[in-house]
Amino acid sequence: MRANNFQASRPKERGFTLIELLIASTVLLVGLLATASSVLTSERLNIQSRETARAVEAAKSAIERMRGEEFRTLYVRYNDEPADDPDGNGTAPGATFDVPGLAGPGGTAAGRIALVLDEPALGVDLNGDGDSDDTTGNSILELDHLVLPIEVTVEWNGIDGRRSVAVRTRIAAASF
Ligand SMILES: [Ca+2]
Ligand SMILES: [Ca+2]
Ligand SMILES: [Ca+2]
Repeated sequence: MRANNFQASRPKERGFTLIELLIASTVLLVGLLATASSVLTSERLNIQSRETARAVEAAKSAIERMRGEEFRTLYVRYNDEPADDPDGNGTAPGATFDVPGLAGPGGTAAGRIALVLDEPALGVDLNGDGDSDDTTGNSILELDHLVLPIEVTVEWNGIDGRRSVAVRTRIAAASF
């Protein structure tokens, strides 16, 4: 009986066939490729999230810088019109700013500041005259606003193409 059992079990102890080896090595290769590609993917995601964090950080510090400045001159200093800069044509920071490490589209500055003096669009009374019908077109909102709505956008050529983040906030005159 013992000898018979030994004989019967012999075929199971043979080595791998060529087909089995091929299948095993294909499975191994596919597994290695999947690992390599997921390492690459996670590295791209890491870079992407670092870019995004840098963009958000830059937008926030632009807003913090503006909060630290004289409210009455914010509009003329950060609009995209150099001619009205208080210390002379082109002396103010203006509506764009560089973000270290992030290249803007077409080599431009990645950071952009938009000052949104538009009461009907926002549904907000920005100059305290009791209604929300003023825009830069039908009032002197540029001069008499008490709240300045700001939209800071950072747009850059990222590792996976064009990306952007936007931060919106309002800065109010100290007495408002
Ligand atoms: Ca200006
Ligand atoms: Ca108003
Ligand atoms: Ca009005």
